[in-house]
Amino acid sequence: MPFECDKIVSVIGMGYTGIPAAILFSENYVVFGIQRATETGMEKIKLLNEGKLPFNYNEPELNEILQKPGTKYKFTATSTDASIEISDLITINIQTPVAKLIELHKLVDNIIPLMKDGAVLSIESTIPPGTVDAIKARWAGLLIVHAPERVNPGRLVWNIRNYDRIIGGDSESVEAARPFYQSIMDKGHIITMKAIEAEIAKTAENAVRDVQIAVSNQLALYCEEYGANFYTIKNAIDGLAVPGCENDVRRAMLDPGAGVGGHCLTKDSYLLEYGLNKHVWWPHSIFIQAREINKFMPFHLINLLKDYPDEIHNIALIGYAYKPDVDDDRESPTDVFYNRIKGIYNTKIHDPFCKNELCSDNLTEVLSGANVVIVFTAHSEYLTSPLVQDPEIMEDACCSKSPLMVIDGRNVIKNPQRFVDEGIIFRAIGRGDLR
Ligand code: SAJ
Repeated sequence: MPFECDKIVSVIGMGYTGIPAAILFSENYVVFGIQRATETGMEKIKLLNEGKLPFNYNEPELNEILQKPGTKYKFTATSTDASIEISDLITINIQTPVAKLIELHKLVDNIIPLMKDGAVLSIESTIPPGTVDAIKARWAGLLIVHAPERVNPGRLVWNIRNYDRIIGGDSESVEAARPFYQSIMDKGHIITMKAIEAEIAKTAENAVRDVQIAVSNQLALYCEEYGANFYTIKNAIDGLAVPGCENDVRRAMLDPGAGVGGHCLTKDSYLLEYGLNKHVWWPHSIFIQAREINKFMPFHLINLLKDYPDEIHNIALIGYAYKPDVDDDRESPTDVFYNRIKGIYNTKIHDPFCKNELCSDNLTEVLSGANVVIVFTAHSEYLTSPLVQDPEIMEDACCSKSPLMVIDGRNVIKNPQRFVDEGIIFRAIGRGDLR
């Protein structure tokens, strides 16, 4: 793809989706990354313009591309929308929980009058079905697509380059947006469809994943009651795949755990239903029921505290990010748990990536004095740390006078039987066999 220095792109929203999109577009176009002028927003703008990423974890390739020497047209982060009127592509990459959809509509209604003829607006944020058609009904002749992002912290660049990309809209809008997306893709293909279908495809992808996780969580709760090991059952079901098709995802069960966090799975089932006419009626939605099961999981861990035979003094929560090896704590299950128990128990939280006033990165110090230890996130560090994996070393670090209880919320502890043999009260999601 030749360098198209005459084309200009504005990316609105410098978060986990907007930053990689802007940086990848800047390999081919002049790019402006627009971020609101809040205190954290201004800090992000400053860092990005210094060639630094505002993440506390390693995001492969992104830094290298941002700092690539010799790139003539680097991208500029800014708090003004002055670039909108000269841009050929404007992407929207803001957070879109149901409660903030009104802000999305206000934003598009503010920027559309500024757009030049022939410019295309691309909503990458996840939106309820019907959003693009509602915007087009207000703005006749607008070129607009929904090109949902499918990024995942920890592999932002890889996902954009190699996953297929849906572009939904009328054919003129899709063709206007296509070359921009083609320029940042490698192995992935562009799949075109109507805007409404793109909106459903994006929300349904995560809603279905949420249901799959809920199935595993529900089964894990059954296993705990039946005295069975969830993972023996999962392996047996996964093993039903046809020989030669062992990786058949239709047979693969997802993992149960301490809860489903992040910005995507926690909201997309609601977005999927949001656009429906309110007069439609079906039995209770499987998507919303799945949400309820997944939302229950941190509270299940609170219920497990009742198995502690004595008075609980100090609890150590291990892992605060919503998923392994990133600093993203949006909708963190640890935070849900913490907010329910704070003020009742003394609580310390460890996370190697999250930098905030709640978290420490000193595991020994967080364990010190704990009589209950709960693993919430499967960070790589915990898979090898003797402080997590070795019952004697953990007991020494906790140095508690009362009995020790360990709850593994992510199947992180490789040899739980050693903890049981050591006389530690051990509980784990889906491990009724260990009680
Ligand atoms: N989780 C489980 N069990 C599992 C998998 C995940 O409990 O088997 C939990 C995780 O612990 C986490 C939450 O679910 O708290 C979400 O994890 P995720 O792996 O689905 O990651 P997200 O939310 O960062 O990203 C998803 C991605 N979907 C997939 O990886 C299939 C990503 O592709 C989407 O682009 C992204 O949502 C999005 O932007 O919508």
